[in-house]
Amino acid sequence: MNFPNPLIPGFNPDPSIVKVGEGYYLATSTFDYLPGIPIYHSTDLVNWDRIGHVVDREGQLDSRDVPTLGGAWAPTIRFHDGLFYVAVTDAMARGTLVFTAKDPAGPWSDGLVIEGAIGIDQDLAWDEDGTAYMTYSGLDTVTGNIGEHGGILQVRVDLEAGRALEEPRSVWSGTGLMFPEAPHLYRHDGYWYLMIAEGGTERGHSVSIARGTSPAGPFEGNPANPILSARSTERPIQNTGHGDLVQTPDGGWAMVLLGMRPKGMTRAFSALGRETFITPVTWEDGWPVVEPVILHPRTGGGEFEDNFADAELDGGWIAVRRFPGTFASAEKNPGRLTLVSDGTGLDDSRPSFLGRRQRYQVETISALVDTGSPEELGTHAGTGNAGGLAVRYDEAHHYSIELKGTTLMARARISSIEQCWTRQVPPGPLELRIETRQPDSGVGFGHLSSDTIALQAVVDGELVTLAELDGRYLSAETAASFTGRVAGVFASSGTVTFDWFRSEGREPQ
Ligand code: 6LW
Repeated sequence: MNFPNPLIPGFNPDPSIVKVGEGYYLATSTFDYLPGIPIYHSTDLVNWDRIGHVVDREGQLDSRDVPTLGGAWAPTIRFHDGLFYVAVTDAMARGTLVFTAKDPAGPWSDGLVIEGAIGIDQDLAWDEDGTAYMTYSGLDTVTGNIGEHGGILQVRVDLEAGRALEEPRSVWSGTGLMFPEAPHLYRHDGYWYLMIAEGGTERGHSVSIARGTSPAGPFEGNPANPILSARSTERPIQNTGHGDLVQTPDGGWAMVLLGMRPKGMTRAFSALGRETFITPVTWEDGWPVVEPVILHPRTGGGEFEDNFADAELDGGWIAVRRFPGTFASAEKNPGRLTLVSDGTGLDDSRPSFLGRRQRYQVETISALVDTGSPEELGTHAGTGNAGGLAVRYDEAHHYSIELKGTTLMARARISSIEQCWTRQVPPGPLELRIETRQPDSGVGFGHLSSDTIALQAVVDGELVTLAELDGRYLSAETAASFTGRVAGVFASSGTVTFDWFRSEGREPQ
């Protein structure tokens, strides 16, 4: 089959997939963003719709105070006996969880804590007798002590009582590369296959596989391991790993996996973070043979427009450590979005920021922001309301453009370094824009960058650029991030409204 790649663009790492009847269901990691763990659905493995989220209400994860990098790590989605299962780590929070649902669109259960299976990347598989096996990576995210990586571990689990039925057993842990993780266990043609990732999620990322006759092992490694890696190659899609196998509609096989698209002369910076890709698989002599991942972007790009005319917010909006509904509301007639800031801004851990995954390498977002009527505005700071557009990796890495009264301010925050640019504008609503384009050699060391980000506003009918910034500081590599670029609207003070929001993207030629 000829697949588009990225398959699901933007921040969508650690994909796991299950085929039930004619339907495909795919889940990805969301870390500290809520709603968490989107479920994407497809019938052809090519076109995908987001049909819901596993985590759509308080209490399912303990996200409020998770550190950056914490939260929903690496879900595994499976189907057994009429029920969908998602096993996931709520890292640095609730720990190992299993969610269930009759309908993958939701609602999902509250999440059962599984005692005695401490680690990450929990997989679920059942043998012929219905015994459940949880196979996982022995990385303790509670202590964060990655020096004590326990390799790939396995326990039989009681999924009703929420506990391991035995002490963790060590199973096959790969070829000796760093961080054996992302295990998935499959039964195929008389063997049990244990597929894992190793080499770490950076450029050394790889997929290796072993097989045995029992789900508990012992497992014998494939002499051809690793069966997938882009390490030390010039391939445009790097970091390929963390795969899950699935049968294609035509009876063949494919692997979904995460990858990155590093850019710049030294191919060092990936603006969008870890995305979901797919590649064909064939079976030879009882082992899967995986094709290198080919870049094949969808043609035509994509547009999104929200006039906020529906009281229910579009499911593509995400927020940090809080649900969008805690600070954002849409109202009909005329459709508009209201954001309320509790005094926290983009530098804080729970900003009033409502964002969407950046999906294209060339993308412009725009919105009409209103911080108060002209009559309300005093001569200086006006109403005190402030808000605008932002693009972020985390609370220490973001660029923004914001209106407060008649002051327009562009701001860049990169770790402990901050810079602002301001100018005065006439009172009233203002159209703001953030334009992401391919690296511009005129901006800093553009040829080394992932992209250029321009912070702009339409003032008196003219597009004004307050700052043009080097995009590499908002990349997965610079932020040492597991997430990706998320761009959207925010309020940093008081109450701010937005009449509309648009994004328009395409892949560079
Ligand atoms: C995930 C691990 C990994 O748990 O990164 O790339 C971790 N793989 O398997 C966070 O996504």
